[in-house]
Amino acid sequence: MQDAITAVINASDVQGKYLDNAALEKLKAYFATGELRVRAATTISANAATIVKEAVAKSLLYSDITRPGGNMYTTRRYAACIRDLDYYLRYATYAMLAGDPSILDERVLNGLKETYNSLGVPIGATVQAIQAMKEVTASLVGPEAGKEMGVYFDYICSGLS
Ligand SMILES: CCC1=C(C)/C(=C/C2=NC(=C\c3[nH]c(/C=C4\NC(=O)[C@H](C)[C@H]4CC)c(C)c3CCC(=O)O)/C(CCC(=O)O)=C2C)NC1=O
Repeated sequence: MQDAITAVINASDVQGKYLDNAALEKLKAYFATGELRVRAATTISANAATIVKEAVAKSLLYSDITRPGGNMYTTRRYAACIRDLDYYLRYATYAMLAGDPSILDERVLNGLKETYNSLGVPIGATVQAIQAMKEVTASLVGPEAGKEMGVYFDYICSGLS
């Protein structure tokens, strides 16, 4: 896993150089948003179950997916879906704190699309639910942190698509 700091340092190190102005500006921007990131992570972790529940209500409930024959039908599969959404929320929060999406590639997206396809988990509906989480999260943490979280929710969606 990388973060905004190691990403900048590694890029300088491969060239054998001290951080140049552009690299320092990147670090400055990251440090300047530190407080915002920690505050957003605190709010998200205190409200995680609500965020997932509201996102499901907005995107999946009362659709064919929750009816007999749908992929969320049966308590076991419904619970698996809720659990997956909680994974996406938690890992997007980690990535937002780190300011870098690499943790998503390594721990979430690796092999996920293949797993979903082999189990018949609908990717379009999953993307809709993640987009709903993005909206619910933004309404809770405010526009600035919401936009930053959106980067990582979108990253998961493009990795799945
Ligand atoms: C931390 C990284 C990580 C991820 C991301 C992960 C995902 C993941 N989701 C799974 C299943 C599943 N995922 C869903 C999800 C859904 N079905 C729908 O219709 C909805 C659209 C959607 C929720 C938004 C469902 C229903 C299953 C169970 C499918 C089945 O067994 O038939 C499975 C198969 C094994 C299992 O059931 O536990 C994995 C590996 N596991 C991990 O360790």
